[in-house]
Amino acid sequence: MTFINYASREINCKIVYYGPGLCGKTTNLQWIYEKTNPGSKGKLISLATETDRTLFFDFLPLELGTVRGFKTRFHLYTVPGQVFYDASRKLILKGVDGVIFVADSQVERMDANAEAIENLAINLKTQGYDLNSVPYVLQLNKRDLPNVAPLEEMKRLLMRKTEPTYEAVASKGVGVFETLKGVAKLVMADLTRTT
Ligand SMILES: Nc1nc2c(ncn2[C@@H]2O[C@H](COP(=O)(O)OP(=O)(O)OP(=O)(O)O)[C@@H](O)[C@H]2O)c(=O)[nH]1
Ligand SMILES: [Mg+2]
Repeated sequence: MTFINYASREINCKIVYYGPGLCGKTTNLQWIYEKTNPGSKGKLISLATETDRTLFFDFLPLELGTVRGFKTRFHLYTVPGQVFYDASRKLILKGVDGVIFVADSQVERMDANAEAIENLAINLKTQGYDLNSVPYVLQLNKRDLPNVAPLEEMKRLLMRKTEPTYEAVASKGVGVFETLKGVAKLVMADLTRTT
């Protein structure tokens, strides 16, 4: 549910990074934070455990310029990937405008990826959304590791529709902005269609 304020000419969009534990969601946000100039970003807020696992969420507000005279703000969130934080994941999906699913390319994480996408579909539904229609992109992360599954196999296993997919090495910034731009484009297209 995009928030458009006609009085102040602002558009606010909520983007959620979803995916299994340790797939690299927080790393995506950290890269974006480090590489964005100070005037365009707010504080990166992370609520994490002592071992840097996301406890509730990370949050980063970004200003992405002006679209047809409206100042456009993207609010980026990550969910905690660990299975037992499901209540938090549900809550964070409230009011979402676009979803990035971050998959871990390591062979041994394929079951966890599939399970997390299923969990995303279910949690979206409880919030009144449908994975089939929500702006959605798939990031295949950790492509630098030696034990990765072939791209085609991952796409066969994880793609839900004709969503754009991006290869990434989030820890080196590879594919991070491409993925964000991909979902931003879908969100803006959705906005023009529905308003
Ligand atoms: N080799 C490699 N390591 C990565 C990559 N992306 C992230 N990592 C590492 O993977 C670990 C977990 O990354 P996080 O970003 O904390 O994972 P997360 O998805 O936020 O995990 P939760 O908060 O528990 O859900 C960190 O040590 C990262 O540095 C990548 O592309 N390649
Ligand atoms: Mg995290």
